[in-house]
Parts: sequence; C-alpha cells; structure tokens
Amino acid sequence: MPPVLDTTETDRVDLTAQFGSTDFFDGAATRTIGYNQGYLGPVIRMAPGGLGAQVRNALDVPVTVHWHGLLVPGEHDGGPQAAIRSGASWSANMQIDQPPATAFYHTHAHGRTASDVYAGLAGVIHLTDGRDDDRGLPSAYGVDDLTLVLQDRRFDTGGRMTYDLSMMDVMHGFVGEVMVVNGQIDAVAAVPKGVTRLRLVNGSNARIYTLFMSDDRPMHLVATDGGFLDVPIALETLILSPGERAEVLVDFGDGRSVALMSGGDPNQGPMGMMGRMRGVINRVIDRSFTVLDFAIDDTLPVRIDAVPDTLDGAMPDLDGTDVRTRRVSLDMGMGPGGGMGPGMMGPGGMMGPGGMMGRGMMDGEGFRGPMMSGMGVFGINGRPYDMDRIDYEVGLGTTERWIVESPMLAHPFHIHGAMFQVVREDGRAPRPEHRGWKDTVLVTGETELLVRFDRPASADFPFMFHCHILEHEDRGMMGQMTVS
Ligand SMILES: [Cu+2]
Repeated sequence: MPPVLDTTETDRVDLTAQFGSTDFFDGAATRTIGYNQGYLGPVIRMAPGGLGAQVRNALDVPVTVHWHGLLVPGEHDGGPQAAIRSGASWSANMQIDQPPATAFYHTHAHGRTASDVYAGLAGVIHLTDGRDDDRGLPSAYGVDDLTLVLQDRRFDTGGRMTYDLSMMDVMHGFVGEVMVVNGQIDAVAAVPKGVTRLRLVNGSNARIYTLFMSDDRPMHLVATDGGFLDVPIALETLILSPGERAEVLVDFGDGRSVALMSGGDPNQGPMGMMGRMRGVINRVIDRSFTVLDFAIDDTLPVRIDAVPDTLDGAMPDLDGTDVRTRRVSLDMGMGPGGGMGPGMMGPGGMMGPGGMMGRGMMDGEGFRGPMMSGMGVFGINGRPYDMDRIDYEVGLGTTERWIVESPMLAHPFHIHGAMFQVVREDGRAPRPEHRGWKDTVLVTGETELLVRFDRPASADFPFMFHCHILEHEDRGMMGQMTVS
C-alpha cells in the first residue's frame, strides 16, 4: 500500500513533485517522478472542512495538482491554468464539503499530462467522515481496506519503463503490456479470510479494464466516483475506464486464493471497439489477464464477515425538466485538414487496411455526424482545446443536460468541479456501475448526463471537461467552462 498522508488532524497537505528512480524489475532503474516519493504519491486522507495545500515543483517541467473528484472552486482545482513553474510553489485553501469518496490527484499541465502521469505524477485521496465502522465497511488501511492504483506500462528489454508513442498509440490511447499495481509488478495482495474493500482507481493513461474475479464471485459495488451508493450492487463484471474509481467488497471467507482479472481493452485490437462495444461490452475472454493476485493471510484479523445490506449514500435524482441541453461530441480528426501526417493514410495507418477505417469499421453503425466532415485534430465539437477560449458559461447552482457522443472508440469523459447522474447510455438505462454519482463515465456511443454545477470557476481558472484518455486530452479533446 502507498504511505498515508493523514490531513484529518493537521488540515494541511504538503506535496512536492520530485524526481525518483524506480526498479520496476530488479536491477533495472527507470527515472520516474512522483509526489513526495519516487513514483506515484501518498494516499492523502482528508475529512470535510478546511484544507490547506502547498505544492512545490522540484521538477524541471511545469506541473499541477488536479484534485480529481474533489468539488472545489476553479482556482483550487489544479487545472492547466494553475501550472506551477519549475522551482515554484502553489497553494490552495480549500473547503471540502461533499460525501466520503475515493478521489484521485494528478498533474494536469496541458500537453504533458500523459507523459507525466505515466512517469508517476498521480495519487489517491480518501475523503472520509470516520463513520465506515458504523456502515459495516472494512476500514483498516492495508488490512481489509486496500487502495489499488491500476496501471499498465511498457518496458524495454532491459526492464526500463518506456513511453514511445506511435500514431496508433495516440489514436487508440497508449496501453502497456505489463500490469503495474501501486507501482509494483506481479503484486500479490494479502487479505483476511473475510470481507475486503478494494478501492479501485484506474490510473492508466488509456486502458479500459473489464474487471472480474477469477472464479466469478461477485464484487459488491459500494461506491462510485462521488461516494457511497444506497445499497451494494453485486457485479460479475465492472468496467473501469481511466479516471474512474469504484469501491467494491469481495468476500474471501471461503479461504480460496483468487485473482482480480480483466478482459482486453475494447479500444484496442484491429477494429477498436466497433461492433463489440456498442451492444455487448462485456467480458472479452480471449484477451483476459491477471490484474492482481490475492493470498489469504490467516493472521490478518477478520473485522467484517458480511457485506452490509444497506449503505447511506444518496443516489442522484436530478430534475431534468427545463434544463439547458448541450451536445458534446468527442471528436477524433481524420481526413483533409485533419492535421494527421501522411503516414495516417498508408497501410496500417488510419485509412489503410487494418487501420481504424479498415474493413469492418463500416459494418456496425459506421461513421456519423462530424466525423465525416474532415474536421481538425482531437477536439470537442470539432474544436481542439484552446486555453484562451471559454467554451461554455454555466450558471452556478444549475443543472444541465449534457448529451455526450463518442462517434468512434470509447472515451472516458470527465468533468471538473461537478458531479453528474448518468441518465441514459446508448438509448438504455445506465449500466449498474454508473448508477451512483459520477465525475467520469465511459462513453461508448451516446451518453446522457444530468450535471449539477455547485462550485464556481472564473475565466482565469475555468473548469475542464475532457476525455481521460490522456493522449487524447493532451492533443485537444478538452474544453473549458466558467461557472458563475
Ligand atoms: Cu478519448
């Protein structure tokens, strides 16, 4: 488990973005970066109330700390406008006022978020009210309450972590070949012979996990991005896209050693998601792999032996009548004026056989809308991110209906400074894991959200909304808004 930085007594958090050296494989050092350590950062434990944050940048590139999942005003949100120069510091005086949740923090310096998160600039937040025992939830850190940052990485033959982007990596999102959990390869989690809580954080740049237990025992979903559900939901599979968090309970009471597995990434492979993703996005058995092995440790205390029947989370129930509607299209450029290099048109490129427009691509619903109009590179509604342009002006205290479209591939869509309710997905009721409050959701076609805007953001420090495939975000699949 990562070290814990407990702010519940001090009400302050000090972070330094720093260089490190990490031996993912024995004897093969990779230069990495992290917050307060060489790779990733501590688990920051915080409680509602005032929290002062001080962030120092000891790197030679600009960084930020974006509190992904914390509802704080734009000036404290750590978006691209809050970039901290090398050697400089940034402070935020926040009021945390939201239900308990597992959140995420990471750098958000525009154009280099992908490379720097990949190199290690990310960590997990536990927002707690200290009442998990009353809820009957496991809460012993590292014993029956495990925090798991899921990442996939590539390594060269010498065992050093690499990040060399091909055009296909940019298009489909960069996926690795080696599973890394909390910065460790071949990790094994020791668990008590009882109910264990897994706080799953997808900290990968692009990989979409379809998680399941190796013997198909249920994972009982108790919390989504925004916090607890009203009742646990038993899931056989759980899709977790980059930036999403899910807390599940797994009962190891039978004492058997099992593993957390994942199906293949639906965005990868010759046809990307098309055909497979739009109707059935369930397990892709042929490409499944182990995420994490569990080993029962009889010496660990069994504190919880049953999944609670109820929780006390408030489910979203937003009023969608008479609200403003926006259509948000997550666009990938192709065609004339698309800014793609000539390589995109050749064999294996976007337009060639086996490329994204290859045979089969048109078998399903095919392209529609702006995809065919030959517009620019990665963008939203046809426009790449522009730090000097405010895309939306949203009223503070309002609810809006956002209809988010992914004309191709599946994109995890994240909104800063707000939580939302997933209302419809591809014309159907939302997936079970999307029923709670969310700040990030995988959009596979058309997803309708009701978004609640209760935190302000000025034009100087607007809130971002973007694809959380970091290679897409860095290349412009992002917009920004004021809330006032
Ligand atoms: Cu994307």
